Amino acid sequence: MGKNIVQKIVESHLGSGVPEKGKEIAITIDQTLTQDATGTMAYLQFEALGIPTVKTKLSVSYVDHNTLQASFENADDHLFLQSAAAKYGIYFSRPGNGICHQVHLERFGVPGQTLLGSDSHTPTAGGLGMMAMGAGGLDVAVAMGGGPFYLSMPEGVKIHLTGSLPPWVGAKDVILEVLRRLSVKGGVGKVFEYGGEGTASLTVPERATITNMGAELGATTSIFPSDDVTKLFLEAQGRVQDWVELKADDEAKYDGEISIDLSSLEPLAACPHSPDAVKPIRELSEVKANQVAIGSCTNSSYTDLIQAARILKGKVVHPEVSLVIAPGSRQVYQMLAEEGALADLLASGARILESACGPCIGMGQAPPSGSVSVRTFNRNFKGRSGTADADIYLTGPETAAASALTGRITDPRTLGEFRRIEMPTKFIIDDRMIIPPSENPEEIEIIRGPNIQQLPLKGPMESTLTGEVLLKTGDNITTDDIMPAGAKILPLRSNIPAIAEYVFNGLDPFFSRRAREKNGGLIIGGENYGQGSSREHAALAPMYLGVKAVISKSFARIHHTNLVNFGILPLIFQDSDDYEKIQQGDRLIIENINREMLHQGQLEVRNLDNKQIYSLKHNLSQRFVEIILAGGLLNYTRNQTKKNE
Ligand code: MIC
Ligand code: SF4
Repeated sequence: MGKNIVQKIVESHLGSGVPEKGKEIAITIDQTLTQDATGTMAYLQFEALGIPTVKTKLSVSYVDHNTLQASFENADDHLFLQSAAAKYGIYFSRPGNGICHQVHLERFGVPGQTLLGSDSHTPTAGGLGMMAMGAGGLDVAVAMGGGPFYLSMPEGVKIHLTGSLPPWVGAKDVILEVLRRLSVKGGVGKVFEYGGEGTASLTVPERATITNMGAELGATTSIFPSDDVTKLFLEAQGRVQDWVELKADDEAKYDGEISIDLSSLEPLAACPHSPDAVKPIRELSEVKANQVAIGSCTNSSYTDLIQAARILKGKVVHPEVSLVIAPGSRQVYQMLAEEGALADLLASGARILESACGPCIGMGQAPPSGSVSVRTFNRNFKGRSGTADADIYLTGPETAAASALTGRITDPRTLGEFRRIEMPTKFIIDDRMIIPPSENPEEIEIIRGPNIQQLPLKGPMESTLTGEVLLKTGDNITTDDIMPAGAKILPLRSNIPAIAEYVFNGLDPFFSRRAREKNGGLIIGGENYGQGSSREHAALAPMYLGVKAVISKSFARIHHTNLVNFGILPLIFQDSDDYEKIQQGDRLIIENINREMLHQGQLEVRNLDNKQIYSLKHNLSQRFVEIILAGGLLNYTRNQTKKNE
């Protein structure tokens, strides 16, 4: 029988399980990546596993999120990460070298291999034909230690591309079209495999924009074939030896198929406050733009920024617009400088930032109150920009640059003649900001400034879970809602007691205090609870506050695993109407929790206030049940190691 790309990669990496839709499988991980905001926890957890050196083919530690350094915290983290990388056999990409996903695509990604990253946009490397997935830091730590990654075998959906993009329409519009059709939960449990004759017209950086934002569909990952286009990219990166051909067999089977005629697309935007609130740009011409931001792991490649520079060249930004630009990597930055495009951007009035995540995660450049910001990023959740009442529109760089000139959301097709930017045949290659691991690891001392705090741990699962409903949320709650980021909170990522003060801060500033006063409790969620990022702090900090279970209509993949990894029981309403019957403040009790009951998968929760009983289920594999019983993955892994000794 013919195989698709994902089936081929899974088959060649299968550790255990049967790769049938929905069944749990374990796959070996070739490469890992971490970024600083999740990396400090990942390395503390790696240390706790007690393994002297990573066992992957390649592991890279990037610093790209926490680079504002308003106080000592970020710099403490950087030193910790650099010393941990040197000691444990990990490459260290220094602050300023670029955003993890862009740099990984340029310098490290290998078609046909597996990549696990402690960041939800790790699927960016799917643009190169890697099976690349986001996960919590603890899963990445285990993978660094040589453990497999467990996932439920996703459904394979083919996205069949035909035609080629019209002038002024870009890769961002392709993924926005997919989001428009499928919504932010349309990809849960799925992997999107791109194919069809239209794929040949897209360069690797364009493909990477598409696979990057597949994260917003809730997908396990997205992937393109590795073909001649991939080979050209790797050649231009001086890494042609990493190329292998990878394509689906002619008779490959998929669980679903979607067709997109690239020639029929037009410039699109995701409107506030969700990446799937997609509209054509032509319908938004009345919207005044106060800020334009170009950058992020979605749209800050060389071609994206050259396109923006060409649009802005010889002109000046609108007097009421602040334009900020963050190139995705030092390679991109240097090329812009050498080709004069940086001078054009500066002359146009752009405010050029360092090569990092920056405004995408609210690290500076918060827009004014009640304003509109047009961004080439991937997420526009309310408040993520740092300004609670700002409206964020997500677009491609063409629309962003055009809007910076006019002060309104502007259809780039009004700009006149279009010249496609060709991908260079040779990129500037200079890896001196990537430090290889030490050859004498025993001599390396790990540097722990005051921002690096101990990892809190939980004991085994109690047999009765009881407590108040501390919060009842709506649908599509994001990890930004649960554990906000931004310039004030992000620097506390290595200090759980400190960051726990801010759990649900944007939705309910009293949450943390209430959770402490009530000695923990439960949370009620709607559909797709925990969508968005991979930050395990969205489980770790609630666990620290005593949250014992989350009962919701459904969960997003990475967050669901993070809850299990930190011993919080994720439960699902059998009948979603029961959601309506529970109120914040109700006292709930789940009794007699034991191995048999969890393995059966049926539980009941009693509402002590209105005396109702609700049936619950879970979709935990046998292994997940054991992890929950142990009180989390770290305890479980230690118990397993002891057993094997
Ligand atoms: C994000 O885009 O939300 C982040 C910040 O990159 C997160 C990781 C984190 O919270 O550190 C992600 O996407 O996983
Ligand atoms: Fe960084 Fe934004 Fe990409 Fe997250 S989405 S990795 S914050 S650039």
